[in-house]
Amino acid sequence: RTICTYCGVGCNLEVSTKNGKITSIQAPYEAEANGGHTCLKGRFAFKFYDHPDRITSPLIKRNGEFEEATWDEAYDFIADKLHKHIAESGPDSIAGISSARTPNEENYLMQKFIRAVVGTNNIDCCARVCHSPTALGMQRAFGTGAATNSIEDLDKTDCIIVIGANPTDAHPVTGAKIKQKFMQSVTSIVVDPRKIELAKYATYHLQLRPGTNVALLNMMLYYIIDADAQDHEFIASRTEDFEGFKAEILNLDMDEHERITGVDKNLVREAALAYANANAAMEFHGLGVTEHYQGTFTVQLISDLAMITGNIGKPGCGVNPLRGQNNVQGAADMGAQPHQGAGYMDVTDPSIQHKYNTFYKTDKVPNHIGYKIPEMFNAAIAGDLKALWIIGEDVVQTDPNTNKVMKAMDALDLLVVQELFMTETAKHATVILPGASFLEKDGTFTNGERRIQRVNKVVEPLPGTKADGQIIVEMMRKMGYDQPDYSGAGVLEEVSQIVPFFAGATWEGLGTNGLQWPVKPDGTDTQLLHTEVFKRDNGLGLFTFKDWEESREVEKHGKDYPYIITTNRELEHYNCGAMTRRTGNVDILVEDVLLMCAEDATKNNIEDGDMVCVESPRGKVDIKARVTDQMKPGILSSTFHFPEVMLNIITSDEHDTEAMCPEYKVVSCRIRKSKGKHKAMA
Ligand SMILES: Nc1nc2c(c(=O)[nH]1)N[C@H]1C(S)=C(S)[C@@H](COP(=O)(O)OP(=O)(O)OC[C@H]3O[C@@H](n4cnc5c(=O)[nH]c(N)nc54)[C@H](O)[C@@H]3O)O[C@H]1N2
Ligand SMILES: Nc1nc2c(c(=O)[nH]1)N[C@H]1C(S)=C(S)[C@@H](COP(=O)(O)OP(=O)(O)OC[C@H]3O[C@@H](n4cnc5c(=O)[nH]c(N)nc54)[C@H](O)[C@@H]3O)O[C@H]1N2
Ligand code: SF4
Ligand SMILES: [Mo]
Repeated sequence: RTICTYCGVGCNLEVSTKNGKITSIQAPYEAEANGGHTCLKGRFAFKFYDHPDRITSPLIKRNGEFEEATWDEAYDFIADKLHKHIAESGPDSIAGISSARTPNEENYLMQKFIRAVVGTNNIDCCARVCHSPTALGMQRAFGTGAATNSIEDLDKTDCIIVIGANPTDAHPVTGAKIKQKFMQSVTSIVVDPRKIELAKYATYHLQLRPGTNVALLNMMLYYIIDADAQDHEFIASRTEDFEGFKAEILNLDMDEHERITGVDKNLVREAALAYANANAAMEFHGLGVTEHYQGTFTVQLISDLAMITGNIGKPGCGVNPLRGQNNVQGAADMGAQPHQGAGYMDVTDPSIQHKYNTFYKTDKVPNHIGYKIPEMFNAAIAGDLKALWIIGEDVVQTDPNTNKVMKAMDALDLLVVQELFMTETAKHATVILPGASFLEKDGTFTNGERRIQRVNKVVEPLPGTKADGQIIVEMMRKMGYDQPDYSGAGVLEEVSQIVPFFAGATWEGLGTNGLQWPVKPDGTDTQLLHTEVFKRDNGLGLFTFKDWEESREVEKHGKDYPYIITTNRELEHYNCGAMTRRTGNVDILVEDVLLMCAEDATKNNIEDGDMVCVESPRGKVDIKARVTDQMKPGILSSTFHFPEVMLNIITSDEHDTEAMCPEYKVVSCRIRKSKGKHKAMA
């Protein structure tokens, strides 16, 4: 029994093997996270694990060509370069990107290597480009940046609002449960510029223009206050700063907001009052909220909406981010971020710095914040960052503005890529280290509802590869730091001594269904957060007002590039596609397509199936048109699963003002019919 490596639902899997090979995967009926269900990725998309494309030897690039090397040669090569750069330019000339696809224990070791062995806080992970605004926004409002409730609460709610998330494709097992609820009695609200599958069943679909969430949420808050539908008792006893917030909201002009969002204000009022008047209302949100210029503020307004109606701290409600990667919650919990170490402790606080140094038996952990991922790229281009070690993240294909990312990769003196496959990023590496997949190692993943679950080794690592944790341990030793061999249970024990909310998490104690953090020292876990007080210092939830601002992208380029392209995901493929493109799923879905409405197609002389050139101020890509009623005029959408298209060539450097999450969801562009494939990478 193990845990799926794809999305944050964290489905339990039962893997059958014969002669050391995987034959099939089933879902255990009694699994609390998925009750016998999986989607087609968890059950069928495992054949990547022994695919002939797996990298099975360390590789060092010499004269532009990769050459096979022994592990010792690779480690020595890396260690020499790291020592040299530490001596010449200091530890801040080195950075690491840890993988949210890998277990907690491997993430913990990676951030420990960067902090305690190299001596810098330059460590980050894909949460930066994903839900970093969720973590920050919810920390500001409630004191804790994680989902407040559990998926089983779907049985206890009578209103569900889904904002900027498309769970029937991206979190299919949870998506199916939400869809069932939509088809039954709950009042349902979808806030999405696309007519996603759930929108077909929703009581209200608020089909806003991308980049206007703040305006739309302010409308909802306005109508709730205007109708005096707020929960006075909850506001008075559990929150602060409401009066100033209320005054700001009531100052807003609803007609102007109707124009900004493109959504009928009466429809917004009805939806807002349905949410406010429900006994228990549950919010779910995704990247349509976070990957924006005002991402963190949107999360704060979502939190405001829960507090103003008292929908927090009880069953069937709460603020529930649908976390993306299988272990992105865990990567952040383990400290794979530049401002907080393992357990979210503030690295700039000298007493915390002392605590980490004592625990790691070193004096190297610094107390200044390190680089976030976009800052790493800027520092590489500026010549300040010399070496970068990336584990399981294909930044060239998935970070915004591909040409800039490639420039950053090529500016480094040392790029270490630890991967299963020769990804677009790995092609730029100086050294490639062959890691092992989730099926070949132990550890724990933490799903979107804070559930820490055991990942059990099913087969031996493919010959020539090693568990990522063991690779990190061996590099630690090469650099002179004493660390025992990797085992999931062994590292978990170390983690439980430093991460407060893992205090009672033991390998045995996690059992088959895992535990939801915080896990108390006696082993009891927590389904529901904030029942009595919030985690902020004074125990109160914080109301914050924020006025809507136009996205910088549209402000700067909207005139010359009148269309907006946003991103979605498809069920069959997963992010950069390195894994799902090497399974049977590629026979079901073979390419990224450009979603557009019939009106825009006609206007541009484009027919379904034609190739379209989509051009932004950063570059252009060619994608096949798919004419659909999902989109409104002026708005386009596509996926980013195939390197043949490389959608991120056109996405921008604009990002959330607070957490630096890229603004993938609002890209100004123009379109024209194109003859064939464009040499996108030229
Ligand atoms: N099959 C599959 N599953 C996945 C993934 C995958 O690649 N494939 N990736 C995983 C990862 S890493 C993540 S983070 C999650 C992401 O899962 P989701 O958060 O669901 O991500 P997206 O589908 O990218 O975006 C969600 C929705 O936001 C909408 N949107 C765009 N702009 C706006 C806006 O301005 N406002 C609002 N309200 N909505 C907007 C889009 O139309 C889209 O329907 O999925 C995970 N699961
Ligand atoms: N345009 C656009 N771009 C986006 C987004 C968007 O909405 N729009 N969404 C963004 C989001 S939310 C995210 S999270 C990122 C995701 O972007 P990535 O993190 O780059 O995507 P993944 O496909 O999850 O890539 C993980 C890599 O890890 C490798 N891997 C998997 N398991 C292991 C392991 O155990 N060990 C090692 N060493 N490697 C492993 C896989 O082979 C794969 O190459 O993309 C972002 N990019
Ligand atoms: S829903 Fe998510 S966790 Fe479950 S099988 Fe599908 S991809 Fe895996
Ligand atoms: Mo993500």
